[in-house]
Amino acid sequence: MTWISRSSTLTMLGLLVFLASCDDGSNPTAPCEMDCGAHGRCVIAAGHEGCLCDPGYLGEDCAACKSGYVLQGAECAPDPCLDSPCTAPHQGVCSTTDTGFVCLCDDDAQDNDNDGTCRPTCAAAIQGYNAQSCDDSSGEALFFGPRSCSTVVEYTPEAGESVGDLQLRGEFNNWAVGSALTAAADGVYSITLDIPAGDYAYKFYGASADRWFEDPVNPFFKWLNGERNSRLKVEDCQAPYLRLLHRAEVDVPSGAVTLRVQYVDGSAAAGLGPQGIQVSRSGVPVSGTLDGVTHTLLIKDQGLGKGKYGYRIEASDAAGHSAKPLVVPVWVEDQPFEWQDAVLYFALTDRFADGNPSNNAPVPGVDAKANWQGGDFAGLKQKLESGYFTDLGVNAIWISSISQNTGGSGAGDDGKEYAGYHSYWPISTGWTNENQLEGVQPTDPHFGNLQEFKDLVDAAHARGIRVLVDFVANHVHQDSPLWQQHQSEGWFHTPWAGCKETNWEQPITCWFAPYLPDFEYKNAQAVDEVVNHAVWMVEETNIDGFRLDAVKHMIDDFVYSVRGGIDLSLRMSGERFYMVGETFTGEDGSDLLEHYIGPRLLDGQFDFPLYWQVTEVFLREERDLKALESMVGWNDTRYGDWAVMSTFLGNHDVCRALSHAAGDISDMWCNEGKNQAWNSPPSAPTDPQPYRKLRLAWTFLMTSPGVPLIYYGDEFGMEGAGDPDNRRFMRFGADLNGEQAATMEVVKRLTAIRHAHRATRRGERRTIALADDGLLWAYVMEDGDDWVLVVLNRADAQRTQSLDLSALGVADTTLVDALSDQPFEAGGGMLEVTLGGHEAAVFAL
Ligand SMILES: [Ca+2]
Ligand SMILES: [Ca+2]
Ligand SMILES: [Ca+2]
Repeated sequence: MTWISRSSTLTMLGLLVFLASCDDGSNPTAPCEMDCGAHGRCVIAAGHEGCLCDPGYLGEDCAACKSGYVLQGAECAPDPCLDSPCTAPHQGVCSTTDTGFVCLCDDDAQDNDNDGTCRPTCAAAIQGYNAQSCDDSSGEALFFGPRSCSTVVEYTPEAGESVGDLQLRGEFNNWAVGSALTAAADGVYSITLDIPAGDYAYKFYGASADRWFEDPVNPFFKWLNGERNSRLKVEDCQAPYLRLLHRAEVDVPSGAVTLRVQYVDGSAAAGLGPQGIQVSRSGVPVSGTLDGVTHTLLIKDQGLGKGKYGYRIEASDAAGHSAKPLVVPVWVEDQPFEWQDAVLYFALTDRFADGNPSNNAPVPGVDAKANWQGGDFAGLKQKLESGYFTDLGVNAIWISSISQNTGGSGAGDDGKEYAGYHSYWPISTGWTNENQLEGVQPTDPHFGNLQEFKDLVDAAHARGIRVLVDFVANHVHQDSPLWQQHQSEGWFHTPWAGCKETNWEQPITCWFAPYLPDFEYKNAQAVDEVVNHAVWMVEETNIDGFRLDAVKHMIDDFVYSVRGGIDLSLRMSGERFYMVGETFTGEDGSDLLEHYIGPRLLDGQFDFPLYWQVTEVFLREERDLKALESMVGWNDTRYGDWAVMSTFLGNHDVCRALSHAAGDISDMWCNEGKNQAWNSPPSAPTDPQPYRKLRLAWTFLMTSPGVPLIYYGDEFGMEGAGDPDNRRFMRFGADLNGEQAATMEVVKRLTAIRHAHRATRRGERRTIALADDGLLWAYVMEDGDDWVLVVLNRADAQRTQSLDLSALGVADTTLVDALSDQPFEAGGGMLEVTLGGHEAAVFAL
C-alpha cells in the first residue's frame, strides 16, 4: 500500500509513528472524509487526512497501478511478465494482456510460417557472415552458398548524428581517401570490400569534419605506431562454415535436445565432403539427419539428464577445406538461470578438499602456509556429490585458475618463499587444442588433469551449479613458454618495473614481481594468444564464467577482446558468458568499478565499496547502521539494472571477516595482515559475540541486491589474518565448534530465503525503522507483491521495536522469524519485535 497525504511534510518514518498513535486511540472520533476510491481507505495521521492504498495501488485516489503491477481487467495485479516467463528460443518478449500475458518473437526473429515458433530473420542471421543469398520464407533463415569473398563494414549512426561524408581508411587501402560508405534506407552506412584474407587496421574518417574515429561496435583493436585502430580480420573465404539455424530446443522431462545446423560452402564451391557434418557431445558421436538440398543437419539427442552439454559440430568440403568447428552449449534444466539469482561460493582449489593425496607434491623448502596443501578437482567433485554446496544454497562456484603454475617457488613482497598454490603464477596460458604448448599441461597437476576438471564441471552442472574459474591474464610466470619464446617480440612490457617499487603509479605496465612478466596487450599476437586460450577454455570445458583477475592492470582493449572472442563463439547459442572483474578499490571506488561494466565488457564487479562499509558496520563496529543505510540508499542501484555485482564479506586478499569481528585485526585494510599471518595468527574465538556479528553481516548481505559471494570458511566463521593466513585449509562438519555450526545454519536459512523470495535479489529496499543511535535497523525488500522484512539489532543488549507493516498489507496475523522459527503476532498492522543483542529476524509471507 502507498500512503498519499495532502500534507507533504510527513516523512515515511514519521507517518508510520503517527499512524501508530492514531491506532492507539488518540483521535478515534475524527471524521475521515477523503474519497479514496475502490482501492483505498481514508485514514487520519497527525491531524491530516490521507489515503492508504491497497497493495498494488497508487495515486491520490488509489486508482493507478504501482510499479510491478499491471491492469488486468479492472484490477491491478502483479505483473505476470516480472518473472520472465517467456523462455522459448527467440520468443522472449513478454507482453501483458487483459487476462495474462503472451510471448512474442524477439525483435530479430519472426514466425512467418505461423507454426508458433520464432526463428531469426535473414536480416538477423546474416550479420557477421560473409554475404550470400538468404531465404527465410520457409520459416527459418537458410543461406545458399557458396559464400562470398566480400567483406562488409557497417556504421550505425546514433540518433541525431550528422554523419556527412563517411569513409573507411585502413591498411587494406594504404589509408587512402576514397572508400566511401553509403547509407541504406534504414540509416545504416555500409561498404563492401573485396580484399584478401588478412589482418587489417582501420578507422572511420569523416571527410567533411576531418574526423578519425574507431568502429564503436568492434571489440578488436590493432595498434600501429602507438595509435589504436579497429581491427578487421578477413577470413579465408575458401573455407566453408557452419551455422546454428536457431537456438537449441530442449524438452526437460524427456531430456531431448533438438539442434539444426547448416553447412555453407566456401567460395571454391567444392561441396560438402564425404564425412558430411559430424556432431559430438563431450566426445561421444551423435547422429543427425542430413537434408542434401539445403545442407542442413537435424540433430535430435535424447534421454539427457539435467545438466549442461557441449555439442561440437565439424565439417569439411570435398577439397579438404575445414570449417571452423561450431561449439554449442545447451542447458537441460527446469528453470532458466539468471546470474541475478546466483549465490556464489569461492573455493580456493588448493585449500578446499583433497580428493587425491598422490598429486599433492609440495615444493621442498617452502613453509606449509605458503605451499601446496593438497586441494584438487577430485576433492571439489566429492564435495559437490556429497551435496555440500546444494545444502548451503550455493548455485555457482568460483575456483582457482585451472592453469598449470610454476613448479618452483618465488620470494613474496615479505621476503618469504611462496609456491604457486594460489594459481596466480601461470605457465600454460595460451594452450588450445591447436596450440598445445611444449613442456606444460593445460591444468595444474596438483589439481588434476583436464579430464578431471571436466568431470568436476559436469558434476556441478548436473546439480544446476554454474562454474566460474579465475582467469589470470595480466601476466605469466617466467617459466611460461610464452615468455621463453616471445620475450623479444614485444609481447611483454619491458624494461621491468616493479609495481611496488614504482608505488603502483604505472598500474598497466608494472610487473607484480621480477618473475612475473607482464603482457603488453598493444601487441596483437599476444592478445590473440590469450584470447584464443580463453575461448578454448570456454569451448573445451563448458565452464560458465570467468572471474577476471587484475582488471585495472590491463588496457581496456584486452577486456573488450576477451568478451568479443567469447561472444563470437557463443553468439548463435544465445548463452551469455558471465564475467565478473576483480578491481581492488577502496570505499570510493565505484566510478572505477563502473568503468569496466557493460554489454561489451564485464557483467559486474566485486563490490569493494560495500565490502568496506559492511566490515566497518557489522564486523569492526566502527560505524553504525545509519551510515550503512545511507550508503546503500545509492549503492543498491549505483550500477544500474543491467550490472550483476558481487557482494562479499571476504576473499583471499583481505583479513578474515570473523577475525575482524573478534577484534583481532588492527586496521580495516589488513595492512598488518601479512606480518600477523606469519608471526601471530589469530585463533578461533571462544566468545559467541564475533560469530553473532558475522551472522548479522550475512543477514544483511543475503537480503541485499547483487550476487552474494561466500568465501570458503566464511559460512561458519573461519579465523585468519592476511595472506596466507586467510587461506587456511577448509574445515567441515565435526571440525566445527558449536558457534560455527550455528553460523552455518543461519547462512543456510538465509540462502533458502533468498532463493524463495525474489524481493531479496531484485527488490527495492525501504527503511521501516532506524533507531536514533543507529544500532537497530528494520527494512523491507519489495518486488511486486513479494516482500521480506529484515530486522537487525546491532546493540549489545536486547531491544524491542514496534514496526508498522500496514503498508505491506499486514493486519492481524502471525509472522514467523525464518532464522529462529519464533512466532510474532502482528495486530492492526503493527508488529512488535524483541531481539537479543546482535540478533536478527527475517520475516516473509
Ligand atoms: Ca515459425
Ligand atoms: Ca591432492
Ligand atoms: Ca599489466
